[in-house]
Amino acid sequence: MPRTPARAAPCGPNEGRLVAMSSALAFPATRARALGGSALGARPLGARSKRPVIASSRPALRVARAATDAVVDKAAHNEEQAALRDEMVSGCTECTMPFEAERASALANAALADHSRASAIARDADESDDGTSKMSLRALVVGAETGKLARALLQKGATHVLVLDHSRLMLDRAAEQFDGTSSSTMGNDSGARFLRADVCDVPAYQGPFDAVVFNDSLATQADPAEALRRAVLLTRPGARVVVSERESVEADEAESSTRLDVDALVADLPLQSTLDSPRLGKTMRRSDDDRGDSPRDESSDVHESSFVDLSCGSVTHTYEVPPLFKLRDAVAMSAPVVEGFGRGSRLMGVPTANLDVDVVAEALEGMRRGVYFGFARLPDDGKHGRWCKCVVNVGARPTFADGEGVTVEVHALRDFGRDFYGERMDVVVLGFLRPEMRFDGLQALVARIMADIGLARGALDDRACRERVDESVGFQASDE
Ligand code: ADP
Ligand code: RBF
Ligand code: MG
Repeated sequence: MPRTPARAAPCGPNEGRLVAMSSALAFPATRARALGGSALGARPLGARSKRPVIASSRPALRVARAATDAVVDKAAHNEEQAALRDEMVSGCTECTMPFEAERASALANAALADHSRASAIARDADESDDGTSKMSLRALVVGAETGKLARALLQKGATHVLVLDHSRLMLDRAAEQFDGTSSSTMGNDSGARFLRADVCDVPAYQGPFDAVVFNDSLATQADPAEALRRAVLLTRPGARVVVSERESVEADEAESSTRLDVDALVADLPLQSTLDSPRLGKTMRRSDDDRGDSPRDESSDVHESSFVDLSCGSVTHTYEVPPLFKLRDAVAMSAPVVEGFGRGSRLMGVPTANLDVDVVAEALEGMRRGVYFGFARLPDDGKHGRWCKCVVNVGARPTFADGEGVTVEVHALRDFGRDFYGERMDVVVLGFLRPEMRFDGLQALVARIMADIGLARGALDDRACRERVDESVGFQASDE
């Protein structure tokens, strides 16, 4: 049962005021109202239960049905959270939350400091004639609080900050940190935006994010594990994910022991701690050179203990989404192409050559379920014997209710112009893109697969990646 934020009751009358900050980048508080609403309302259940109908001679793909009760519960939970937070804010003229400014600054540092993208943006700004950077750094803040965190993020290099909360009043309060001189809520203008929405409902086009901060909000999510997973899926490789939960100063042992086990929640996500060791008050980032002894799939390299900083009344964990191309050793597979569950993936526009899992069992041992990229070829086909880029899904297809067990599906980024069932396919897997997840329908899955393909193309075009492939696997990839 997620705890409620009763401890926060942050505001009391007449003890100083939130200072409205002048910023040409911000939106008026009323914009939070204008933007909010749709994502939180109770969903029409009928929309959930519609299934795509796919013609097939074999059993049609069936989209797994979400548990209707869970949907209702989540909406009710979110409304309850909204009401609690609205109540917290209403009538308050000032914030008495301890260490509010220090905490905002520390969290913004954890999310951005030492961030390779932040450094690149600073360099870019330095080099440009007018000192303004052409690059963007997008941050997602889950939990508006007073808006100080959004402001600190903008001050420390973020160009776009999207602030989410269930409470309209909380969003309005946060927006007061900005004077609202900007009239634009549209387009790609930099600045802070405020959205009344659940993190699981944030559309992909709002990202990808370079930093996500759960601002004392993870424990109060309807499903913290799912919220984290969805947030991670909105990130860009190399992004920072910061989870900070307030701890009251007088927290007793019992309270501390019921603390959310964030390390356990991220265990199945492609995140790694930014730390070598859990040192109080200090974040450290391992350099690439230090990573030589890491396990084969570094994306699963989550450290037991992550950064715990109680200095600002919070427990803060900082993780990094690994940059692409992180498999320490390429994984080579060679197996006959077998029949899959039907023509589903081809009808989705993404035919997948299913490899015989018995043949690749050994290679699969060290691989987690998820989406990978690499190169593939049909060695016995004179025309298509050269390596071409591919994406690979190793998983159980949780979006569909059409079969069990792990399959290895390879979508080659090449037009073969024919089927090749029964032929041998060689695959070299080089990097991990993301964990497998259940999507609400075909459309959402296909949209994400298209994004996967884009990321894979980018990574595989990278010269360092290609050179490494040539060295370690001993082949020359074609330019396809
Ligand atoms: P199945 O469910 O039987 O795997 P799919 O709809 O996934 O059927 O189609 C996969 C088949 O399509 C592969 O086995 C292969 O013969 C063919 N195919 C054609 N082009 C490609 C491609 N670019 N990538 C993968 N498979 C392809
Ligand atoms: N299926 C899922 O249920 N969840 C996923 O996250 C998922 N990701 C995929 C990513 C790629 C690049 C590919 C090629 C397939 C993915 N699939 C996923 C598998 C998909 O469901 C499968 O191809 C069809 O069900 C046909 O077997
Ligand atoms: Mg297939």
